[in-house]
Amino acid sequence: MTIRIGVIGTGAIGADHARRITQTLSGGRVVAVNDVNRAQAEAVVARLGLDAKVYDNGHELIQADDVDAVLVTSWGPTHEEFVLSAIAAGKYVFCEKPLATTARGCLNIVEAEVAAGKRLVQVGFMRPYDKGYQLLKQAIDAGRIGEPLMVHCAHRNPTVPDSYVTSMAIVDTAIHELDVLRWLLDDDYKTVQVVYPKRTRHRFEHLADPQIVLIETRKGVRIDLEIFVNCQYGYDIQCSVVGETGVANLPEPQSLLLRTEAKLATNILTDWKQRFIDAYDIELQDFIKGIEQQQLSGPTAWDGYAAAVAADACVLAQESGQIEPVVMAERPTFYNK
Ligand code: NAI
Ligand code: NAD
Ligand code: ISE
Repeated sequence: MTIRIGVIGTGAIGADHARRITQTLSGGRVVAVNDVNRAQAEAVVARLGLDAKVYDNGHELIQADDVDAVLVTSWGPTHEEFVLSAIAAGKYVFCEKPLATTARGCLNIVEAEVAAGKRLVQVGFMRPYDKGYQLLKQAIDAGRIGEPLMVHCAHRNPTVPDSYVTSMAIVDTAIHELDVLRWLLDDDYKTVQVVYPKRTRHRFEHLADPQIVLIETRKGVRIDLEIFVNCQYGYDIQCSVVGETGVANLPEPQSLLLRTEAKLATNILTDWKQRFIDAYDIELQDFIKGIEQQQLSGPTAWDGYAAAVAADACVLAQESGQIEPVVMAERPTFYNK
């Protein structure tokens, strides 16, 4: 059985996901695409040699009889309406992060999914599928470093476009850590604070960069997360968990260890598409497998909501300079493990 997939938003990640479904994964076929920029959708169809219809509107694509499942990879502010539309049509939907740009928007999706009575939504948080994060989690869960006490994280991009504004450091970038650290520590957040170090000269006037997010979890773990999106030198993701009896570090991506010209060197990646390429493959294969088995198992709409609540609090903290509480709704039993 081949799952017929429609892709809404054929930009950087939409095109990349369409490529992996077509060339790398099994069990899925892209049969429909849509983008507000129609020429871009047509270009992706041509470039990948897809046998896919180009739709003028994302909602029409969702309604199409020959579309079994939908990938929402358009701009973040459009996610909520497309996910709600897919749920209303009773179709499985994989939505890139953020699930919605506000916690309220995510809750609308949670409520619609619960009312539908069936898990239809998977959020594109790929880090729990990354081998390195899985090794970290295994070490923590096996008690190899004792109880986690502190986590030091860094999320560095070489650069970002000038459309990137200060709040995006949270809603677009830190959201990955806000998601994966809940999963890693099996915890939720209590408070957040954002502090601003000296600003780099390699940024736009309107952007505060770098930023440090300070988080306290409900279990009392303290997290410091550096967001630095114009670091120049590479795409660098760091995570170090300090426990009572040891420290567990996220492994570096595999790279040739080179001894030459009096130097010992490894490469640092520069592109997010490469850094988590295996995790993107595995998460989407898992989505396709979940549809085949009528049971999704990846990040849920509730996970999307939880990350968005923390993100909302961080954006408030960016503006207030204060420690802000993270207040979540009660989790519907529908999302119990
Ligand atoms: P992009 O700007 O390259 O692509 C977005 C595409 O959506 C554009 O082609 C745009 O024309 C289209 N679009 C916008 N509004 C639309 C609408 N109403 N209907 C149909 N198409 C519409 O952006 P990119 O980098 O591909 O990001 C897309 C989403 O994926 C974002 O939510 C972003 O946060 C997420 N993302 C996730 C990553 C991850 O690591 N999981 C990495 C990069 C992006
Ligand atoms: P499980 O799937 O029974 O439960 C995992 C719990 O973690 C669920 O409550 C789920 O809601 C939550 N969770 C899942 N993704 C999350 C996220 N992104 N952020 C926050 N919470 C999240 O337990 P398991 O079988 O031990 O799975 C552990 C994790 O492994 C899963 O959560 C998933 O992300 C990951 N996974 C990996 C693969 C793979 O092939 N590598 C496949 C499926 C799941
Ligand atoms: C981008 O949207 C992503 O999701 C990348 O993973 C992240 O590193 C980057 O900062 C975001 O802009």
